[in-house]
Amino acid sequence: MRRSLSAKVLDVRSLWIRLNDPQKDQRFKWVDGSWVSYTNWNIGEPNNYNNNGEYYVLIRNDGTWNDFPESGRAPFICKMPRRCECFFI
Ligand SMILES: [Ca+2]
Ligand SMILES: [Ca+2]
Repeated sequence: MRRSLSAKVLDVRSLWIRLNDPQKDQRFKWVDGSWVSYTNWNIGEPNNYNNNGEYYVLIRNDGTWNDFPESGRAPFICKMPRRCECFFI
């Protein structure tokens, strides 16, 4: 069974999903450089609201996505290899 992810799972309003618009042309890439193939934009998104440099993508607590400016702050989520060594400083 596939579980869906939304910010609601973690009890936050939104999360940066490490998806960006690096060339500032509304084409989105994951931080590993791969192009996005599946999207779940909220109605009207990505809207680059007020031409405010919305180059980062957040997942909202309803599971839909919103492009967001770098001046905003949000927690983030990332995928890690199954086996990894983690160091906390
Ligand atoms: Ca944008
Ligand atoms: Ca937006």
